[in-house]
Amino acid sequence: MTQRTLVLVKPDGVQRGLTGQILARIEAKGYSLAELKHVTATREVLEQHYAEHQGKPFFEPLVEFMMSGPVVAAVVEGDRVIEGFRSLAGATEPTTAAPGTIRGDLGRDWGEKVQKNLVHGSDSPESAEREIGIWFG
Ligand code: DAT
Ligand code: MG
Repeated sequence: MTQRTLVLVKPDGVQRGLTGQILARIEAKGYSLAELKHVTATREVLEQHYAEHQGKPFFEPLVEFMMSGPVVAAVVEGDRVIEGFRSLAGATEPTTAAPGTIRGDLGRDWGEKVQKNLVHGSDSPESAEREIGIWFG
């Protein structure tokens, strides 16, 4: 069965006009966009989505950042897409993310308490199904 993952173009990506480039990289790799929507997240959705990070010093800055503007949420499909999209996205810190990745090519550090790194991608099949449920019901 084809795998699914939850991808978010975060508010920095949408605000900087990079949504098209980011989605184009996903499609160019060969994955399909099964669902797509433009939405401003609520605190409730973000507290569920980032539950694993509650209590960390960057949690509140992360939630505030993710509510600061609209995001583009997508369900992306393809064999091994969870691993494949994490590889396309690159490492969490855009300063050291490898060139060729979304974060490495398009992101940088802005000296803030939260890393603004353009995209989210689920990290396991369990996270993917949980996150798709949160964002797409
Ligand atoms: P990823 O998005 O690469 O899966 P994560 O799940 O560990 O990373 O963290 C969620 C987001 O929180 C991440 O995309 C950016 C931010 N973040 C993570 N660690 C951070 C840190 N040490 N300082 C600031 N922001 C951080
Ligand atoms: Mg994560």
